[in-house]
Amino acid sequence: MNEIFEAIKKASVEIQKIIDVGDTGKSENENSTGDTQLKLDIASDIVIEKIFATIPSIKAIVSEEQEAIVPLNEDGEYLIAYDPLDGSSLVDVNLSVGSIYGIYKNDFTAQNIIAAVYVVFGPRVEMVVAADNCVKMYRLFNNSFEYIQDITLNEKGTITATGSTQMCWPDHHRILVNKMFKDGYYLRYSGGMVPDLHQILLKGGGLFSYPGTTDKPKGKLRQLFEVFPFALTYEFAGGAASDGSKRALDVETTHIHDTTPCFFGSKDEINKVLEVYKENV
Ligand code: P6P
Repeated sequence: MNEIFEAIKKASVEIQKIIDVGDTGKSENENSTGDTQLKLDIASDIVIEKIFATIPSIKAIVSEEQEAIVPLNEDGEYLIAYDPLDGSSLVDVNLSVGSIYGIYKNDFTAQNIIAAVYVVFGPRVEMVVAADNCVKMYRLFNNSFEYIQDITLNEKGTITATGSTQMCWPDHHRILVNKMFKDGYYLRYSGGMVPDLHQILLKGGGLFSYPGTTDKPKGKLRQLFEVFPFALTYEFAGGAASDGSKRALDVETTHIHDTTPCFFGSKDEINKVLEVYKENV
C-alpha cells in the first residue's frame, strides 16, 4: 500500500498548487450528488486520477466527481474511493479544505475498507494515514511529508461540530446538541468535514454530527469517500463512529454515491448519541 500513500503525497503537492493559483469559479457541470462542480474540484480530480493510473496495485477508483467506477488495472489489488477536494467552496473564503481517500479490497463496502487517508490544505498541509490499527500524521515541508505524531482520542472530549441547520434537525438531534452545550462543549464548525474532523482528532476528542435531516433524511455525507474513511480513522484513533443506531462501518452500501447520517467522536460522545437517539427516536 506504500505506493498508494506516495501517490497521494504526490497528488497533494499538485493540488496545493492548484488551490494557490486555481480558478475557484463554478464549472458548467454537477456531480452525481447534484453539487455544482467547481473548477478546483475537477482539476484536483484530474490530478489524482492521472497519478493513480500509474499505480499497478490499483484495480479501480470511485471519485465523488465522477458518476461511475473507473477501472484501472485488471490485476490490481486495491480499490480507492476518494473526494478530491471536499468543501472546495471554502477556498473562496480562505478556509481549510481537504481530500479524503478510502482504500478497499475486493469491493466498495464498509466491511472491505482496510485503510484511509485524508489531507488538510490549511495554513499547513498535513496528511493523516489510518492503517494497521493506528493513525499517523505527516506535515509537508519543502515538498516532502515528514512524520509528526501518532493521533489518539481521549475517552471524552470538549468539542462539538454540528452539521446542517437547526431548522432541519429532527427533535431528538436537537435534544442531543442542547444537552452537549449544557455540558459545556465548545462549538467548532467550519463547514469543511476534513478540517472539522481533524480538529477534533488533534484536540483530543468530542463529537462531529451530521444527522438525517428533514431535507436530507439519509444524511448529506457520502459513504464510500467521506463517512467510511473517517469512521475507520476514528476507530483506529480509539474513538467510534455511528449512523445514529449502529456502527458506521456496519452500514450497507447499495450505490457508490450513497449517503448516510454520521457521527464521529470519542467513545463517550458516541455512546451519548446512541443513548439519546434510542430514548427519543
Ligand atoms: P452543511 C462540504 O460541502 C461538505 O460536504 C462537508 O465537507 C461538510 O462537513 C458538509 O458538507 C457541510 O454541510 O450542510 O453543514 O453546510
